[in-house]
Amino acid sequence: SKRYEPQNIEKKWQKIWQDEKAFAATDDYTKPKYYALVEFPYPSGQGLHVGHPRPYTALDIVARKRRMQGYNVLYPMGWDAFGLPTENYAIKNHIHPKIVTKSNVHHFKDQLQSLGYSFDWDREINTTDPEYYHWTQWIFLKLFKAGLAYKKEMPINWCTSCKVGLANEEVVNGVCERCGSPVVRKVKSEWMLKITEYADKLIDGLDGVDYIERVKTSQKNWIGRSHGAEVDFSLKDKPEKLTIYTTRPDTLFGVTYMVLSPEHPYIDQYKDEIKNWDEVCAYREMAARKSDFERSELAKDKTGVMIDGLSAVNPVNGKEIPIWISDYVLMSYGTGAIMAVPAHDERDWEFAKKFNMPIIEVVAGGDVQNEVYTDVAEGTLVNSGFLNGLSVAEAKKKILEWLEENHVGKAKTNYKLRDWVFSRQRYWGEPIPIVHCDKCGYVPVPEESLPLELPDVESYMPTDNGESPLAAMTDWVNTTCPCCGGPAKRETDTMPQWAGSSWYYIRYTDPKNKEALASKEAMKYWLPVDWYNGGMEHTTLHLLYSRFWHKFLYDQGVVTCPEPYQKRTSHGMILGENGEKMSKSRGNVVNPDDIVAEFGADTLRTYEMFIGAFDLSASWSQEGVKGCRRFLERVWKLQDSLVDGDSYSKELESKMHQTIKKVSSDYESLKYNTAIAAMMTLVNEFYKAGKVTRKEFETLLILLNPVAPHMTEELWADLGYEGRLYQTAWPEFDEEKTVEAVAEIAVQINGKMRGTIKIAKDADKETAIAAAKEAVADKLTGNIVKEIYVPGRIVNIVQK
Ligand code: ANZ
Ligand code: ZN
Repeated sequence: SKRYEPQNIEKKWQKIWQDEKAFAATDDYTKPKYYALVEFPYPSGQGLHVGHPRPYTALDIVARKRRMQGYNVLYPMGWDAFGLPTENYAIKNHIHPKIVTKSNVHHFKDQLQSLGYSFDWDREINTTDPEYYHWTQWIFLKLFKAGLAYKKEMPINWCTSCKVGLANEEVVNGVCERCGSPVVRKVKSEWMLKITEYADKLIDGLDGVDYIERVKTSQKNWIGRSHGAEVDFSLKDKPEKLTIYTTRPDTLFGVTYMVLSPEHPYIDQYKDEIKNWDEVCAYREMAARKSDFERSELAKDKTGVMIDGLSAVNPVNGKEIPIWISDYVLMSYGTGAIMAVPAHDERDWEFAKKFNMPIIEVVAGGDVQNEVYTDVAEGTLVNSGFLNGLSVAEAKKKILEWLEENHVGKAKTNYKLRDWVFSRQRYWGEPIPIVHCDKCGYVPVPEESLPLELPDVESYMPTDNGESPLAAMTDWVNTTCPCCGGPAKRETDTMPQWAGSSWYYIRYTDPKNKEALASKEAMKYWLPVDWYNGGMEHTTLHLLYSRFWHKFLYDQGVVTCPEPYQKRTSHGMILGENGEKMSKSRGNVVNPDDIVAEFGADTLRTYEMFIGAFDLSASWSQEGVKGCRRFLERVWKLQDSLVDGDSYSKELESKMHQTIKKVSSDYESLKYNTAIAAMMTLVNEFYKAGKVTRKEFETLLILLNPVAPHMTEELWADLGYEGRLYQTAWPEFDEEKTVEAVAEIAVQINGKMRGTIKIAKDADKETAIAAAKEAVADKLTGNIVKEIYVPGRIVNIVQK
C-alpha cells in the first residue's frame, strides 16, 4: 500500500470538506438538532497554543459523531476580539487595533483550519464587527431601560499598569488577572449591571441543567447566598442602633463583643466620643492599605483596636458588650458590623484568644475554651435562657420569631455577589450607547441609530486621569441629546471584554440577521446549547455573566428558554513536559504548528485526546505524540491485511460489538482516552489474527473518524466508496453480541482444579461434560459418581 503521508492528505480533505460544505448547519428546522459549543478564542498575537485543541477536538468528536447519528449539528467558531492585549500591542507598535485583530484572526483561522475541525465557517462571528456589536449595544440598552444598568460613584479596583478599572472577578490575589500588577482602589463613576437582581435565579436555575458538579458548586459559592438575620443591638446611652448580620442568630446569648469594619460610618459619626481616637485612626489607615482578599484570609493573624467610649447592649439579655474595630470585618458585606461569638466562630475565637475576651459556650458538645466548636448540627443550646434545650435548627426558628415580635431583628438573606462593574476606560471595546444631557440626564442612543461605531482615534493611550482615549475626541463626544435636542456628551467609557461573549452563542444561530440579534425561529430551534465545554477559569466570570444576560433576555421575551447551556463540562490544562505551566520564560512551549508539520493534524488530535483524563491537567510528552503517530500508522497498514467479507469474523465478532459500545459511550462521557485505548486494543487483535475483514475495517474507520478525520476519510475513499465517510451512519452494536460467546471454564475432579476447556457459553451439559472428560482423561482413574456443570463457569467430576 501507499505510505501514510498526512502532509499530503490533510490539506486535500480540508479543501474537499470546505467545497462540499460538509459541516454546514442547515436551517431545516424539522430535523433533530444538536448544538455543540466551545469557548471562542481571543485572537492573541501568539497564535494557537496546544491548550486550545484539547476542548476543540473533544467537541469536534461529539459534533462529528452526532452528524453520523443523523442530527443537524451546529458547531460554530468565532473571535472574542475586543480586549486589552490587542490594544496594548497597538499602542506599542502604532498599529490600529482593527488591523492587529484582522491579522491575528487570519493567523488563528489558518491554524484552526489546519487541524481539520468540523466548524461551520459560514457562521463565523467577530465581536469587534459593528454588525455584531450592534446587538451587544442593543442588549445594553435593554438592560438600561429595564433599570439594570446604572451609574455609580464607587471605589473601583484600578490596575496600575493597564490603567483600567477591573471587576472583582478580574482581581486575583490582589493583582490584575491579566498583567499581574498590583491593584489599588480609586473612586470613579462607573456603569454597573445589576447582576445581583438575578442572584436567586442564577442559583435556582442550576437545578435544571446538567453541569459538572464543580462548576455548579463554584457558581453557588461565588454567588454566596446565605440565610440569616439582621439583629439590632442598641448603643449604650445613644439613640442609634447597631445593626449586624449573622447566620447564627441562635448564638445571641454567646456574644461577648462586637466588631465594626474600619470603614463603618459610626466611627466618624461618634468621633467626639471615642477616647482613643488616634489609635482608632492609625488602625483605619493600616486597614485601608489592604485588599479585601488579604483581609478575609482565614489564616492571617488577627488585629484590632477596642473603641473606648462606645458600647452595645445585647437585646436578648441586656448585657453591655464592648465594641472593637478589626479588618476581618468587611464593609462590603452584610451591614459592615458583626456580633462576635468566639465559642462557635473560628475567626472570633482566634480574635478572642489573642485579646483575652471571654468565650461563652451556647451549643453543648465541644470544649470551647480550648478549641472553637463550629460543627453544631447535632448540638443542643445551653446558657441561652429561653433557647436552652433546643437544637440549633429549632433555636434559629424560635429566636427569629422572638426578634420579630420584639422589633429588634428580622430574617435576611445575603449574597456575596456584587453588581458587575461594566465600564472600561479604554479604546478597544464596544462604545456604551448613552448620551449625557444636563437637562435629561443619561439618555439612551435610539435603537435605530445602532451600531454606535467606535471612531478612529489618533492615540489609544489611556489617560493618566483614568479617562478613556475617546474622551479626547471632542467631535465625537459632543453631540445632541436624542431627547431634547440640546447639547449633550457621549459616554466615553467602553464595555468590558465580557460583553461580547455574554451572548455570542445566540448570534451563531442566525449570524447574518440585520433586523435582530437572531430570528425567533432560529433561537427557538437551536437554543439552548446542548453541550458547552470551556475552561474552569471562566466559571465565575463568563459563564455567570452569560447566564445572567440570557435570563434577562428570557424575562424580556427575546429568547424562549430560561438557560443558555443545557450541559457544561470543563477540560484540564496541558502542561509542559516538566509538569509546569507552558510559558515562554520556562522555554517549554509546544507550538501546534510544529506538531502538525512533523506528525500531522490527526496525530495531534489523537494525542491530545489520549493524553489523559479530559478533566485533569496533563503534561505534554513528545514520546506520547510519537506513540499516537505509530498507532495511526498501524491503522493505515491494516490495508495490507484486508480480506473480503461484509460481516465480522466469528472470532472477533463480540470484540467488535464491545468496541462499538465502549467507544460510543466513552465519546459521550469525556473518556476520549479510554475510547482510543479500546481502538488500539482492537487493532492489536486484527494484527494477532493476521487479517481484518472489510466490514471490520470499515467499522474501525467510522469509530476513529471523529478523532482522526483525515486519514480515515482517505482510507475510506481507498476502499472504493463514492460517498464520504463523514456521511456514513454511526455503527450499531448488538448488546447480546457484546458478550463473549466462548468461555474458558475450569474442570475440577473432586473439587480440585485439573484443567480448563473452551466451549460455547451456552453449551449443554452433555457437550460440556464430554469436553471436560477429554481434557482430563488421564486423571480420570476411578468410578465417576457425579457430574456437575455450571454453564459458563465450571465442570466438577466426582470419582471414587
Ligand atoms: C455570629 C456568628 C456565630 C457567626 C457563629 C458565624 C458563626 P456567611 O455564611 O459568609 O454569610 N459576618 C457577617 N458580616 C460580616 C462582614 N461584613 N465581614 C466579615 N464577617 C461577617 O457568613 C456570615 C457570618 O460571617 C455571620 O454570622 C458573621 O458571623 C460573619 F457561631 O455571626 B456570624
Ligand atoms: Zn436632553
